[in-house]
Amino acid sequence: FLLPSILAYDLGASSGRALLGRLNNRTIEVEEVHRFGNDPVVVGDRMHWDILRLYHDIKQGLLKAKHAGETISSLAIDSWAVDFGLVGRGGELLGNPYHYRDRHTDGVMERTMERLTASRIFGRSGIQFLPFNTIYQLAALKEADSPLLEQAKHFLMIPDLLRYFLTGEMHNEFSNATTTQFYNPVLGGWDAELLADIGISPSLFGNVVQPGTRVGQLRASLTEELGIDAIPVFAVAEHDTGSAVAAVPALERDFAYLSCGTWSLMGTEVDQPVMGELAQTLNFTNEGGVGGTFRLLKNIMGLWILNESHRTWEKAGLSYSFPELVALAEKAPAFRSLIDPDDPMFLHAGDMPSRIANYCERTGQQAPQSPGEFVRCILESLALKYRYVLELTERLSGKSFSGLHMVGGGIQNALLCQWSANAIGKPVWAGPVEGSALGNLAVQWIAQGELSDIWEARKVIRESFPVTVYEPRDGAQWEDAYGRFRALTGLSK
Ligand code: LFR
Repeated sequence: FLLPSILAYDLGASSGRALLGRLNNRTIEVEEVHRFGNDPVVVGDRMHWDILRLYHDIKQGLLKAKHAGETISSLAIDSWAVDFGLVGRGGELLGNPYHYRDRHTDGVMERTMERLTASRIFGRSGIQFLPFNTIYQLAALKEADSPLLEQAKHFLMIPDLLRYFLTGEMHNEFSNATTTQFYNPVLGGWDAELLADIGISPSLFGNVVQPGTRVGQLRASLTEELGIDAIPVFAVAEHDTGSAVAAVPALERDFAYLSCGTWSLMGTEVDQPVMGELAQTLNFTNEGGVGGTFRLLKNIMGLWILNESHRTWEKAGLSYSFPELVALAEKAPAFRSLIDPDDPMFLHAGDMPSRIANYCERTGQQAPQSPGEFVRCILESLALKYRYVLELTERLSGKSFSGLHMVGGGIQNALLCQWSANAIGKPVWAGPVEGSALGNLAVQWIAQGELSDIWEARKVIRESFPVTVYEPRDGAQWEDAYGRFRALTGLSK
């Protein structure tokens, strides 16, 4: 290829990928140069990210791009949110970053909320209450009197940290910073009062840079090690959900999205955070995005429950592929067992089929028996939860949506897309699959003046990648199931 390429690393909770992107006459071409696993490592009672392995795979991506003969004009990284590393005096990473599903935060959110009150925390951050938010992870370290905090000089979130490894420069990126729940979007900076409340020094936190900022270049030791040129490194919406929403190929301003992967993130884009009492009660969040936008959304447990079920069956020697499981689900009886996917019992790693069976017993339903029945229960319950959250999004934002944009790896599951359309009674527009990586590329192109803004990027993405339309079907059955779902799960308005 003669056109310069840019490189996007998109790290998810179970795998990462390096994508090369080119803009050819306003058409985006992408090529995956490296895909790698991201397996958390459990040591004793603790669950960590394998951060050095991730860095190793980032280097592998650079080598593969070099071997493909590419000229790379810039690179950027996005990943899941909330997690971080602490860096000490000499610039070394202190310890292995914790996985947000580690249990060291058990009970910490509840204790912190009792002390600080929900309205103080939400009023200063606009962020939904999730037990693994950075604020509770830091409070947990504080409660445990962790020596890490005594030694720490810098706080870097996962992409900040990997960028620091690549460039030697430390910067805190905005979209990720907002997910800590101690970034104040009204004041436009870290909230020193919330930090003081949990006993964490504000000196750990650096200036916050916006997506699209150039934040260094590959350091000399690395370019020598790999035998490559120094490549400029950019901050993008380094929170993967921020990048995914930047890539939603919407034509209309008032659109609803569902970023579908390990998590299902559903909501709408707004210009100002929505921080009133209703947002707090409904536990919506306002995560910072590209070009001054915010994502008014709610986390839904997503395909995590299916992935963990798959892992449980594999351990038991039952090896089904995901397409096989989905085919079995399609044949299983409809709406026999329903769960609230966001019940806290499904948050931590473990035996999901047993937990689903417990949930069903507790709610007086017949428990699924076979893998097909379990998967049916998971997918139907997700689709019904999507309807619930979509209705809340409309209520809170005062918008009304004519359909739902679905992006991300989860849309490869056509059954889930169809059932989502059935549940919401509106069309689902599914695509693109590589949402986060495309949003990452788009912000680099905007920064380099190749695209004017996020709306032009969305248009180019729409013209470059197919969108599959799923029209709603079986309305009466889904309506009936929704009523049962609401009653069983206790989800009221
Ligand atoms: C999705 C995501 C969600 C965030 C969760 C944990 O990958 O980034 O937006 O709530 O992971 O970080």
